[in-house]
Amino acid sequence: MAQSARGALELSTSSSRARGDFRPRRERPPRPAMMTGGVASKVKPAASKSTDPFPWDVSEWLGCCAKPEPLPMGGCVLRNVLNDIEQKWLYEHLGSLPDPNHEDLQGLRSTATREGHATHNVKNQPQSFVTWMHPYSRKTNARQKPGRFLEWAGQLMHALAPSSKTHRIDSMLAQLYAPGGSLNKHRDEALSWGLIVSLGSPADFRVWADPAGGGEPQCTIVRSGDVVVGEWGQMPHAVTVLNEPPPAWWASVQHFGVQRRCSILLRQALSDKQQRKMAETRCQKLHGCSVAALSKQTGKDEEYLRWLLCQLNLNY
Ligand SMILES: O=C(O)CCC(=O)C(=O)O
Repeated sequence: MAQSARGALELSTSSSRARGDFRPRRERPPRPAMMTGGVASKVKPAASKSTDPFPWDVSEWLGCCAKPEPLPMGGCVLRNVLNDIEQKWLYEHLGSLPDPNHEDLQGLRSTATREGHATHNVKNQPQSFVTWMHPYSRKTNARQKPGRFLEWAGQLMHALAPSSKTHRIDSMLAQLYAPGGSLNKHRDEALSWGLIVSLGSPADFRVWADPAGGGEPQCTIVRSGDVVVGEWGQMPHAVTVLNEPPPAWWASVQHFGVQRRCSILLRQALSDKQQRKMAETRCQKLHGCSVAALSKQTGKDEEYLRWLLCQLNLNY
């Protein structure tokens, strides 16, 4: 998470129809381990079978996907983790979780037209869609915990990046981007390993091996159904959504008019204590006072101020 404006955007619904390309449905050959670089053997098979069109069984799935493409600091990109049916199912499933009256959804409805988007999302940044324990604010708009999805993401991340094993995924943030939507180079301060599922239009994704963000980035195009794993607290990264159509399924789901890409970030949230500490440190740095003092001065409640302070991108 980065920029401060994202959570504060006031945003709408319309279902304009996007035209897109179909990606062929992948067949998953039943032969495990050959193409995984040995990753599959390290993952426990899921206990139960499911009728969801989703590859819940991480070990079975890893046996038939391509080799991960390495990123700095032990991260990687894994292509085509989800096929079109699975992508659509996941998007719709997550989209059913928030209360439609939640301010995040109202915000998305207010930017459903080009004009609305230009007015309310001037910087063309991602907008919050579905949140389970936001990694900084610890806020949730989902009415149910996406428990199985969090578990799936944790298993996949641990298999792909063994250094992430000490990190437990307990937070999910699905955010939506319009074409050209972007996030400048940043690190997810105070956070660490995480897994990103990309849905919709392709995006130019850049990462820097230098934690200070120096040197040339490694550039990759992330497509619908791909997964990216990284140490996002250490590895500077930036993303820009390309002006290319999303997959055809996008036209049949609620995409709030102008939105074309959904990135689902799965990470470990700050603990309550860490969040308070971060907010206090930032408040002193930016305002020279405590959160309690700022609350008195501004009349805003402390929880809101902590949330705002923790969302600020002070990295670059
Ligand atoms: O959209 C993405 O894939 C990356 C998002 C990101 O870096 C962030 O929200 O901090």
